[in-house]
Amino acid sequence: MTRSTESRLIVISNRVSAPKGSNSGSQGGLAVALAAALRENGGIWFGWSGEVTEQFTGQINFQREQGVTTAVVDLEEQDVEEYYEGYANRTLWPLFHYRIDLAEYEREFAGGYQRTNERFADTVRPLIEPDDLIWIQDYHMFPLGAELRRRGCQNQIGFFLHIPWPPRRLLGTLPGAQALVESMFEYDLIGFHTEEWLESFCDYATHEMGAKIENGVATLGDRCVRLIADPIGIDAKEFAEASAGVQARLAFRRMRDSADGRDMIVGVDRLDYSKGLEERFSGYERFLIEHPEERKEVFLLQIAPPSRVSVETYRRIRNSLEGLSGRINGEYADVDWVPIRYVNQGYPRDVLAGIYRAAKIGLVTPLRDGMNLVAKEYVAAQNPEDPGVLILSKFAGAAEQMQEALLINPYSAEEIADAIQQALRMSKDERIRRWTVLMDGVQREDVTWWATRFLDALKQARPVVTAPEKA
Ligand code: ADQ
Repeated sequence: MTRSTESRLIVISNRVSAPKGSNSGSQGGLAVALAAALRENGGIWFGWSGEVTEQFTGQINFQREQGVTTAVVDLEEQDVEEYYEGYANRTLWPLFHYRIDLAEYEREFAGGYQRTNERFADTVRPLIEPDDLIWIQDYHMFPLGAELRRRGCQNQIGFFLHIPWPPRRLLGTLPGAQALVESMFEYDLIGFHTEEWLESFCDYATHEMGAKIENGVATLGDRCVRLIADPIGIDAKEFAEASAGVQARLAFRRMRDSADGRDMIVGVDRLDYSKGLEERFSGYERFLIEHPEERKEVFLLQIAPPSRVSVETYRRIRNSLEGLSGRINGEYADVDWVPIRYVNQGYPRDVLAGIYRAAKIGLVTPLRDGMNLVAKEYVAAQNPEDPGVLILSKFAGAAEQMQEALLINPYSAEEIADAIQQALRMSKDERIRRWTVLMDGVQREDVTWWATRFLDALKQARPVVTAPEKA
């Protein structure tokens, strides 16, 4: 990472992951990369503590651990309901994953989202020094840059979106969409995972708002913002180390023993409707119907820890998956074989690595996903001499980089079934050939590469504003 002598880094995200040792086995790649960037540049990681307080005071709780300073604030119950559970997870998340059927448009949510972002701005503003670089993460905080500007902040401010950007016509259904996009022109740099999400942003900005796009810079009136596609990766080195560790080897052995010679297909996802879990189960059932000779030769291990349990749509998807897996198991299981092992818990990363390695197929079928890191983790965990096959939704951001996977349309049970059969039949030579290319990409474009590209772009001079044409 380019070392800067004067600029500190202020990372702002909804939740803050206090840094642990690099081999803690439970920390995600994103947290590792952001902590590394903070160690490199010095600075602060600011966000919500995850705690609720009766009355918002803006009191900051600082902590310093392993060279990283974190600063967190408590929110009021109403903030959590309207900003986090409401606007972020019941309005923006479904809409940005193309699920306007699930998106809830409520004035209270929008108001609470704005209020909470203002509270974040009030709280973090006094911590910011003139030369600090500010890097805001994700859809919880779209208006934060504009709120900081309103408070006189002239620093370079970058924003990275971890989820897809929806097509123009879908975004148009959101009350206040234009104001939201307009506020994004207060950033100096906006990063997306893929060219596709970036193009969708440009499509909306040009057609709905009259913005001009030139050389990667979007201009609206006298404001302009640089746009980049910067795909996030995993901490491939840490993951490889985790895969070689004792816990991973124990998990690998445990899975192989319990598989009893059968091929394992693995799915690992937060329990979320965007991950295409129902479609995955249906595709797998189609495979069992079309290939009765393969029954008892394979099984699907689906690991899906519940998330956002206070949101009704998440409770519904959980019920639906329990019903679906129960029905499929009831219909096809025998006394000595169950087609789906459905597990609702999380595992430490090193245990996950061992499970990935034991699986002949990694089945990753989101209906929409900003990137999808499970696809990359599955590849990183494989045995180079006998790697498994990645089946990947073409609607995951990861598909742009991972063309050597078997790319499928997750809405098609037939395509999922055919890909499972193709993967099971694939020669070792072809598996090695495809995996080598995939692994090369996962190692080269890792999470440090992602963070470095973003910060280097942010450090560059602000885009020069060309005078707006007078009408
Ligand atoms: P998520 O939607 O959470 O992230 P993803 O990228 O797949 O999706 O990351 C999930 C992480 O959680 C992975 O590191 C995975 O190992 C871990 N995980 C999942 N199930 C687990 C389990 N049972 N036990 C332990 N760990 C588990 C959002 C976007 C993505 C984008 C990331 C990063 O939705 O599209 O890739 O941010 O930008």
